[in-house]
Amino acid sequence: MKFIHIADIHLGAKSGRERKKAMDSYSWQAFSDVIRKAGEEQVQILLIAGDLFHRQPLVRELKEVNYQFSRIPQTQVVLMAGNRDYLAPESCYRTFPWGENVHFLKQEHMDYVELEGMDTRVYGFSYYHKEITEPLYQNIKVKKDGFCNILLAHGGDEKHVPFRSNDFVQCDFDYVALGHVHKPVEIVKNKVVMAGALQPIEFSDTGEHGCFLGEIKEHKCTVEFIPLHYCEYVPLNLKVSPEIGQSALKEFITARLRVAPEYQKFKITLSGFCDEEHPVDAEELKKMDRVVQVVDKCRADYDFEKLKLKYGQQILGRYIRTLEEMPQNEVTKKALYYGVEALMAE
Ligand SMILES: [Mn+2]
Repeated sequence: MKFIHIADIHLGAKSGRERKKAMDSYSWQAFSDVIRKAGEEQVQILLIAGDLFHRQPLVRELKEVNYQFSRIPQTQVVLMAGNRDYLAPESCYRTFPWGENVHFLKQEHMDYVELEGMDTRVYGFSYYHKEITEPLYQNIKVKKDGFCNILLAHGGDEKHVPFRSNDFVQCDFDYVALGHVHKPVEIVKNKVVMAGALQPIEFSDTGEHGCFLGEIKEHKCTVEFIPLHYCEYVPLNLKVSPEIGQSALKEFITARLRVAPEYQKFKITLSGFCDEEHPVDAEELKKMDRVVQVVDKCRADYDFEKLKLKYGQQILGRYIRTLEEMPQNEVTKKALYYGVEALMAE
């Protein structure tokens, strides 16, 4: 039996900012791509482990999602509400008429859906609140009758159904399809898998994102991670020195971007020392195409002789002289820089 496991698609995560809007469109594209793959690979089950939406879904959005599911009538879709798209009293999830191949685990307590002709049950429940602090995934009783049993679950931190990977090592499930943490990871190889966000949602969601394609044969499961390349955030750490000017820095970044695939976007962190009079213009770097974030941790490279002449009798000049008279090591060197920086700021 073949399946695809996804989680944390976070559809509708856009805010007013252009970049967020672009991110939402990546998520819709990746979602539609998963549907296409499910059809091509003829998977029998599509597992969606919560947070399909970033917030309460609109009826219009559910219609679009349901239309996507209707493209794969041979695949049974099983989904649950996560902490983001929890079943609020006014949630459209409660009354939405899903297609025949869609099974929503709508109960607040552990339940299961039996998939016809497949000898398979998918266990799970939905969030009715933004937080669930009870460890509800512990000691789940599974019917033992030769059926294939899958758990669909969302959470893992202290406010979202806390669990430890150990809770699942001894469990009777053939596969545990997890969601909530955005980084994909096989907690127990081929058995307990955190799908990760389908595409990155925050800039901190670095690395590859995608879906897991799995197969269960005679209660033995194997999974394979399939990356989806619509967007990937890549950290880029650049060490600056006073000799490197703004244009050289920009040229370097441009060259680095040119050799990277188009879907990669960069989070730049600048460190080292920059010219005191011509510091790096981080704002300008931020405007570059495919640069999503610039964190400037550069320190100014001070000309202490010049500063002593200029601020000789003032506290700054006295501070520099005092530190220069002390035994020179890494600590005094750092103290000199940090102190001058603090005093210059005043
Ligand atoms: Mn979540």
